[in-house]
Amino acid sequence: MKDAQPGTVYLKDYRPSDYLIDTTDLHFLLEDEYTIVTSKLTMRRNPVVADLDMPLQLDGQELELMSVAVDGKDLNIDEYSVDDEQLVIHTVPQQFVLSIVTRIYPSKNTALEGLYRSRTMYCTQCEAQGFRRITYYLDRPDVMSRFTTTIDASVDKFPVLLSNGNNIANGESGEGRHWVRWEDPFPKPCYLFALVAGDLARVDDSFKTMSGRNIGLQIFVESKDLDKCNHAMNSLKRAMKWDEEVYGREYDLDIFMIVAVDDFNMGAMENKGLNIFNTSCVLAKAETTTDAGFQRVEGIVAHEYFHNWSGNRVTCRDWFQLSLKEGFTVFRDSEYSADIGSRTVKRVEDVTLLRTAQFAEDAGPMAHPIQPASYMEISNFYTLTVYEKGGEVVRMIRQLLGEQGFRAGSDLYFDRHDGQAVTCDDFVQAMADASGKDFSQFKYWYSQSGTPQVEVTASYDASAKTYTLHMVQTCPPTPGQTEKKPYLIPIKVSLLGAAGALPLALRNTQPDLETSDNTEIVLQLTQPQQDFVFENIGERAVPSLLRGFSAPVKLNFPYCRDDLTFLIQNDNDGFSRWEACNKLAVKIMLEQVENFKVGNNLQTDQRLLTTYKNILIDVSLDPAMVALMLTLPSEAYLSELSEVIYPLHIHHVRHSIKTFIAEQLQTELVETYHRNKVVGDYDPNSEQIAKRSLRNVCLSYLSLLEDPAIAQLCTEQLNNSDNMTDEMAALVAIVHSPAVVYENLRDSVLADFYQRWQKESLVINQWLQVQATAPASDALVNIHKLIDSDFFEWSNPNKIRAVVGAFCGANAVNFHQLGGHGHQLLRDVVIRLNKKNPQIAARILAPLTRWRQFEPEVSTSMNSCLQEIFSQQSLSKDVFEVVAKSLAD
Ligand code: B3K
Ligand code: ZN
Repeated sequence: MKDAQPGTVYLKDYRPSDYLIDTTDLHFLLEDEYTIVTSKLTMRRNPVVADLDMPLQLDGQELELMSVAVDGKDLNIDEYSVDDEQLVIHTVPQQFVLSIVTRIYPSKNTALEGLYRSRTMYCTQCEAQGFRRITYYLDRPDVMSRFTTTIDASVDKFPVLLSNGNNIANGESGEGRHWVRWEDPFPKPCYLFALVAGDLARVDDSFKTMSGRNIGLQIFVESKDLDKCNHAMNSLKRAMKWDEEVYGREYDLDIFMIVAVDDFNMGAMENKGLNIFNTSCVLAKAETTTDAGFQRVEGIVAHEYFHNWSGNRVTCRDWFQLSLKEGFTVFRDSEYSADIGSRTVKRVEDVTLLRTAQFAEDAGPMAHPIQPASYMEISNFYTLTVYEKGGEVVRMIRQLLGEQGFRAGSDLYFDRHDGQAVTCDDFVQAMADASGKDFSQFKYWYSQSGTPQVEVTASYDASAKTYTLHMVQTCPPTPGQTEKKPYLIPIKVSLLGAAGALPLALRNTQPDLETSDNTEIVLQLTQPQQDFVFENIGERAVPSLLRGFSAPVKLNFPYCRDDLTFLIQNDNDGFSRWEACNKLAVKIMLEQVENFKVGNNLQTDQRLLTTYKNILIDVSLDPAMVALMLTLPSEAYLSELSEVIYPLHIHHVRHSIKTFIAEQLQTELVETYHRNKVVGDYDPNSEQIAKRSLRNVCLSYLSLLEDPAIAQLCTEQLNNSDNMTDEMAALVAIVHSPAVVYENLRDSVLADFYQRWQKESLVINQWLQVQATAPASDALVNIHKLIDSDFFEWSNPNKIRAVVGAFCGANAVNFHQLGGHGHQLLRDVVIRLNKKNPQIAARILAPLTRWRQFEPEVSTSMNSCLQEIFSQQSLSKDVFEVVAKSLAD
């Protein structure tokens, strides 16, 4: 905690470390009240650094230094100095052994960084800078060392003792204690260090690698959760196989372990050979976990596994390079999910997240490039920009190189940099070297922030048979970046004529255009303004632009509503068909928000209704696509598209349109609901998921009606489902419906649900979230009740996210209610968590940061809450950075 204003760290100031650590030998003595950490480091000067006689500066935080010795000799008090952040040893030889003993207090560690206690177990989280809370160290990713770890603890309380690598020895240490030694043969930065101690049950399996090695796979959980590990284990095996097939990458250690932990700041962590997971991202079974939960487990297990190459074998030189491993790994996991499930659905989901949340981040006060140039607190940069936009940037590289070219580039990258800590430049260079392409302009995607905007217009010359697309690219100013250089933007295009996609012949074709067939082309927009002229076009076509969302930009084309209807019916790209439907709905909804502001009557454009009706009655369509197309754009997305956000109007308009559709299409919705019943046992495969999602989209419309028969349908689904997806959808339908027929049901179904699931903490989190996102006007009162109840734990980030995160992030109508009570709730939570768990405090604060975009009354109240947080004594670096940047002019 700092009273002074935290300093800023700059990428331009990067210097290699003065010292290196060849081996790290750690010994942990776990006691009830404290832990003694003894570290023995073999160190030497870094030969690439010229400066002589630099003092040795080691990072440390909240450590009690017990002793420090160089080459076996204890240092005198005048030979070193120690403060809240560093241990400085004034003089050291060229090579030496440094021995340090520290005492730490894991049970008091509520920040959940470093070594901490989660319920009955000990676990660690070291990325980005948690290792310095364990012992004094060179806590930076370019210092890579071979680790040996010995853990000594009570046999009864901690029968399982784990760390990275291979278990090389164990024994009794007397008085009911035992010890276990682990050795990791791969040099690694300390952020990948992990330790776990607890009374854990284990599920075992194995995987045979492509070279025939047998890998032991182990998942450790509390014994009550043993029945929820199958899906994660199967996902792990699928991911291991996929990485061999798609990237040629094999696992390297003999054992791969996953541990499930209840109290965890984020989803999971890729520690070498010992991944630690939030229980919510690893446990799954049909009765307790929704389809989305199953998919989350699959995606995150794969993501963390993929890090073994993209992150661990090749790691980051410094934290400005975070997207090197995160963007690449997001791209890898999203392709994995697309391959094993529905590609179009996955793309729509990814793009929806990017466009609602990442675009908002890129337009707000925390906007930063995927390779930031500076930070105060690196934990604040584990963002949608670094992850999701970073993933889109890698996707564009693949788009530009084609599948084979990209594989050649990734092979070169992994082989060239195996065992190194490198930069985003090194990644792009490997892609450039493998393909011979010039990526210099492309690199602005790494250094510039903000979402590029592309305005497209078209003209058709019937006599010359030419069709011209005129494109203009701009990028709005973002903090610290007023002027932007033009990007290289790959824009995938087709032209749709009456009989289908037209063959495309581009005048002055760029030589490196990648085309999959002659009706689809990837245009490379490189200039501020550029014309693309297609020849031999015999009819006035409708353009299908940015197909598959080929670049993370906002693209506008003056489509009329009939053009969009035409695309919905005729576009041969699934994503683009959904996109056209989404655009039509957005147009209609935003128009109504404007109407609503001036008090005009709401009337829904018939074309949306007709489109939805046609989709519902066309039984040949993929139910997954129908579900996606019928899902109205979210309030968050409509907000992102608004110049000034009127949250209450947006909510009202969306609700009215949804209700109107339900009234008009009730017969079709009921029919589709029944038609899509899944027969047979639950399986989270894409076919079943598609049916369940369509059925539940129908239910969410129908539940808006004042119809006792529908209320009955909801109750039956709630009580008779064999899976949590359907059960939860019915619960949401009942609890969120404003219809009077549900009035007497709400409290009783919530109470019954609680009775049924009270022992399952992850299900209770979902139950809390349903209440936190309820649009009814008493939601805020309920939130206060929930926070004060026994269900809630301030020490558990999942509970905070389920209640406060969900309320502030997904219940705009109540969070932004007039009078500012929603904002004040968040203010109080942030102040309360600031010291206890700074990372969660800074993260949960995000909904307040975009105060400038809101209508005046809402904006003023958000601003004053930020000011009040800012006026607190002793703000953590995490909270300080977010609030200071949000309030900056
Ligand atoms: N690398 C971790 C995230 C660490 C977050 C530290 N505050 C999980 C992941 O992205 O795979
Ligand atoms: Zn990651």
